[in-house]
Amino acid sequence: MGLKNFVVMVVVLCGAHGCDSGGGSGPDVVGEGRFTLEAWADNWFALYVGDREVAEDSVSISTERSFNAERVAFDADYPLVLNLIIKDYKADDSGLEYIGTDRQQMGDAGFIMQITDSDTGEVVAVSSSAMKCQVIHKAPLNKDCEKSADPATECLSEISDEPADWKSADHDVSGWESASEYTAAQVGTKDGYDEIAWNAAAKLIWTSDLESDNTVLCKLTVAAP
Ligand SMILES: [Ca+2]
Ligand SMILES: [Ca+2]
Repeated sequence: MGLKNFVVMVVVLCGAHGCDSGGGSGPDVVGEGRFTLEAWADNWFALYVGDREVAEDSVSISTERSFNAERVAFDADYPLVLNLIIKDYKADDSGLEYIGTDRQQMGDAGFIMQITDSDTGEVVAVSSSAMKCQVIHKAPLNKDCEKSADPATECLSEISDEPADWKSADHDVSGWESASEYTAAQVGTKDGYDEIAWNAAAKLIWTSDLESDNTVLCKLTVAAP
């Protein structure tokens, strides 16, 4: 075996079993800091602390089957004002994917996260129904359009901008819906989800509609322990 093939083999073995000294499985930690986010999204997420983005899904939402777990370390101060943008993939504003193929469908969503404080080793924030969420891209409104030959006309959508200052600590979320919790079977968890040891309190969440709610904003504030 040539040196090049040997190097390739070692990389493959490490990828499958984890060569890092941490001994854990799953993705390597990106960045450094007191807090470590672990997250899995169908299909994409970004996490902000206040206005500052601290983590973003490393796989583009336009990648087919963009399912992957992420571990990202970051520094922040309590109270943690956590702001999430989470997105289900859609080919266009009809809300459908694989348009024009025999797989044309609405596509469904799901998201789970937990944040560990390395000062205590405790999980201090999780996704759950304690999160408040608001939909800013909803399509299709007419789910009967799923197999339509003209989804752009028939599906209908409700699309809005992010509310001004929604990331601020005192943004009024009294009108937002509480996140809905789902089972792994309901979400159809896949690639990467099983690589993380999820805390029992960390739940798969979305809004009340896994299919038509495509872009969702969620907020959670975590007080100092
Ligand atoms: Ca999806
Ligand atoms: Ca969808």
